[in-house]
Amino acid sequence: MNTTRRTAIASALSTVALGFPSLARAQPQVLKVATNTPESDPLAVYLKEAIAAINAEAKGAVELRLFPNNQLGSNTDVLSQLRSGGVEFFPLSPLILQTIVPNAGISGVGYAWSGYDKLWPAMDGELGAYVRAEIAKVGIHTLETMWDNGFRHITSGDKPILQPENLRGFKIRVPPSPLWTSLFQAFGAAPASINFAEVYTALQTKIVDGQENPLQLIYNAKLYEVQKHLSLTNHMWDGYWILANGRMWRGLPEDARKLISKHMNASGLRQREAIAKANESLVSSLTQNKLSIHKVDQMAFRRQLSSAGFYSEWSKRFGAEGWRILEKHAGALA
Ligand code: X2X
Repeated sequence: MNTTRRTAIASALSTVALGFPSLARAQPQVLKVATNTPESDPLAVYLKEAIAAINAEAKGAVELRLFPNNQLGSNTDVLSQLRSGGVEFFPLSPLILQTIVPNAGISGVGYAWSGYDKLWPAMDGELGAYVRAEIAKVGIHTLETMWDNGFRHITSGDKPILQPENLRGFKIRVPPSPLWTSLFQAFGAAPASINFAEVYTALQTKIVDGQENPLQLIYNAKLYEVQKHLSLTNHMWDGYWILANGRMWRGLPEDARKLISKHMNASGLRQREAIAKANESLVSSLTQNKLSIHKVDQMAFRRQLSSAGFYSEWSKRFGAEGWRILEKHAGALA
């Protein structure tokens, strides 16, 4: 969107009083919300819930519309569109944001979190506030509540990954992000940065031998159709920040900002619960879909990261302030 059009929209919106439909424009400006996940994934399901609640309460003053399943482009494309104003809202992995906000990915350090008990208080508290302030420096607004994606596990085609040594030379798809690439390099693997939009095909055509994702996404994106093994490595956690184009956000009337934040944050909490609940039955659903499930010694994987210098490298790259906040919540990492 060009600047003239954006300014026109912002000023049109700011003259609209929420709750007074008579003042609303006949054709409300549609604010696009893009996601990379399929419609069945809890991210899209709960975004739909939030959007319905926002639109109902906004009474035409604003209208959000969801474009799931990479309809507006792959993650890196949509991130550019978010920055230029072509897309207004975009939930994104903070690690993928690292390409423009290097410290945004700090919550994704390998084996930092043993479970959700320490993670959510950190992301809802000091660590989340630190990351959102880093993101604000590039002009992107971040809603307060982080949504879940999950603890990640490795899937593979021909051979199962049972111990860290099995990753040597293993061609694995990772999302485009320096931390992800570095983590798998520390295992001696050959990571390839591929957007989620191309993962199914990359596995099917064997451009890569494997990938890693949380259980619910392996299930909802039907990756079991093109993979044989699932190794419960639990090697890192990742979630989504709901990002908003900064100029658009500042141009919205305060009532609209409050309304959007209220419903997005509330649906985010429900999305977290939905994922926690789904996790109870996902291993058995995936087994029924013919994935062989392997329990592995997760500590052996963590030791490999340590001895390869992964933690010492990233404590330097993230810097003293970020690392201190991370360790305060996650415990000592080195
Ligand atoms: O790209 C992925 O693997 C995904 C969908 O999990 C993320 O958004 C990081």
